[in-house]
Amino acid sequence: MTRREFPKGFLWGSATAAYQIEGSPLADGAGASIWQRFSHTPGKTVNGDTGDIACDHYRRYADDVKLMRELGMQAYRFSVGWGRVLPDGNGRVNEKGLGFYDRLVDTLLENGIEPLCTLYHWDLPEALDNRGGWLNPDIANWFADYASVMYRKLDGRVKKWATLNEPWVVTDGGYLHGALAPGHENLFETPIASHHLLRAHGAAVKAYRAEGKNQIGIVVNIEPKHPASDDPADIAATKRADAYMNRQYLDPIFFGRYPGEMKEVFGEAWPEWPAEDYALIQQKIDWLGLNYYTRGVTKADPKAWPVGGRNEPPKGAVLTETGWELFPKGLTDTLVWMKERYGDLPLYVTENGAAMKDPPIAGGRVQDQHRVDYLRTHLSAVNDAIKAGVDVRGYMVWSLLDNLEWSLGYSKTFGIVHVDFKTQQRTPKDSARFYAEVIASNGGAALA
Ligand code: PNW
Repeated sequence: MTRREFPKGFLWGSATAAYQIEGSPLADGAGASIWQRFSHTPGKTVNGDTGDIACDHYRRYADDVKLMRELGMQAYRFSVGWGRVLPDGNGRVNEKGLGFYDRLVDTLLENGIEPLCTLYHWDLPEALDNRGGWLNPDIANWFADYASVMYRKLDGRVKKWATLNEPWVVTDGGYLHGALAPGHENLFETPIASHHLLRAHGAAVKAYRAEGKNQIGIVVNIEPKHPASDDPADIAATKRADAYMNRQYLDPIFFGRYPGEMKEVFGEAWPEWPAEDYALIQQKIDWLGLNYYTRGVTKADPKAWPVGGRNEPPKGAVLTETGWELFPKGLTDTLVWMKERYGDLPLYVTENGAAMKDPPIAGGRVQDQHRVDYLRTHLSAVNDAIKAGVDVRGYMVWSLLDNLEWSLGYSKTFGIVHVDFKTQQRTPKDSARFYAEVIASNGGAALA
């Protein structure tokens, strides 16, 4: 093994999410999602951008799979639009919507690319939101029913499933700060939504044990939290920030209880739940997905909702276009921490990437050297974790394509492939060429 080579069978791929790339959100009988409503509400997204067209992937998926193959990709993490399959969120199945994912998976397999399927990447059917969405306890059953439709259709062809993408972002963005759909700002609702997300996850895993044969897990975003100084107030705020973002979801799944700090974080808004909920949440899972972007440096600030601390990158920190500090070592540390805290189960980096200002296309190239450097340093960090004994099985770069960055619209781009949103022309950036070399050498030559 050369210095940076990865274990045999390490899975190299890329990731996307339905609403961010598909376009045609209402085609073929699909039901609207909360992102359809949110992005069409004036003032909610930068430039009023919506997912109406996005990367037009719903119609161009076959070309996009071909492009993945040309880049040597071995895996592709995508998400399913719940409302395409169940326009009312529950009940009636829309065969045409289901057919899209059926064809996508077949096309991936024909091209030798392993599909990883995420069931929920934020596009809740509007019909369910109208019934309370993640605040309605019935959603655990709605989600398990929807998940079962997908298992019956795709299990076997899809061997790796994820229930939820980043439940923390769903609640912090959607129910507390209002920056993401459904756009609520309510301290009391936030832990309720979190709890029903966890119950829904548990119910979907339980349904999988009845219907599926392969592997199911969950995808979380984690940031190592460091105090801004050794002031005890900063250290205490850092502990709360760590519990809130990093342990709030995984502790209940692995230990059947929330972190002790949660009561401190939410005060009188923190509810009590019956024991049977924890039994449902604590289903055994087969793998864990980590979305890693940055670290957090916490400065105590009583006004900063809800942990009493705000993020304050140190002087001299290099930030990406979304204001996230470059901190590759945090990826090693996080993978090691996950193994130490939650046990030795297979881990996948299910997202990692950066929004950066790209130079314009020139001579058919986008020279995004900064993103090449980002990938090189972060892949080396993954390699360090593997050398430290962590069972990391794969890496999915975020993202294959420039796409709708949620409320930031098309103003911030994470793609290793440039998309011209007028012509829908795809141009692999230098980072895509670099990543193709990494894959071809299994990390070795390109990273050494
Ligand atoms: C992830 N944070 O979102 C999502 O899974 C993607 O859909 C998104 O495009 C990508 O990262 C880039 O933003 C995150 O504040 C949003 O810690 C916010 C955070 C982390 C991830």
